[in-house]
Amino acid sequence: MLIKVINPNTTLSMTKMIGESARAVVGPGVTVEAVSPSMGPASIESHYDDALSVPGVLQEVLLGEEGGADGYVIACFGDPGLLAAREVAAGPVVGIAEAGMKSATYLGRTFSVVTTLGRTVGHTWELAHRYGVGAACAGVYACEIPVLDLETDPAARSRILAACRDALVRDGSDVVVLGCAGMADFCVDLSASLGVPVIDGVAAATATVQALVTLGLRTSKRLEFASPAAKTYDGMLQGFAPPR
Ligand code: 5HY
Repeated sequence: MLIKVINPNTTLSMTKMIGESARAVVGPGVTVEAVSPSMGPASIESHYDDALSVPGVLQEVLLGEEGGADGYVIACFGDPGLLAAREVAAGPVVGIAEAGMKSATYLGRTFSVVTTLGRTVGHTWELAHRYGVGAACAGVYACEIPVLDLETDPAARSRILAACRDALVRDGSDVVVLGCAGMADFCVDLSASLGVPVIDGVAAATATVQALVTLGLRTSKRLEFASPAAKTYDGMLQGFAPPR
């Protein structure tokens, strides 16, 4: 089984860490290929970043289809390009926000999300409701650490821990979902410190793809996620034209 884990931003050190988090949860016979697109933003912290990360994500899915990928993880908490990726992928495509938040509902009545910047809180709420887990989401909080500072700020872990602790108290929630792929390597330590399940969306999404592929399940091509209709694409996107 080959699971392609796509970090939609172009920061390779983050991609390496994401790959390690994904490989930690797969079983024998499962290969994880962790990649960043060749084009796009260094980090995704706004709708503009999100939008401009999607062509690179889709390019990696199209390459994965040629390369025999059995399923995909979109390893950014905004799940950029998720639905479009499902149209061009044969196998399952799972985003870390969807997997993280849905996994939390198996473990407690309510969960809290701790993410990076306050400007992404609204989008996280929107995703929770889109995925049908809005009622279980008790709160979304930002630790105000820019994505790429997660790797370099020595105070990052302690600030995230404090934000998680505050969220649990404020919300009375049972589970914490980490709202950034860049927080993946804090997950186990945070859970031990807090005494509650802390979910890394990278691990949750990778395990979900592995389970779906193991069950022999693929993305339905009956209606909404059928391949895009063949048409002309002009300008810089010429290479993205669906095959006729
Ligand atoms: C992520 N951005 O997981 C998101 C987190 C965020 O570059 N990888 C990014 O802040 O939305």
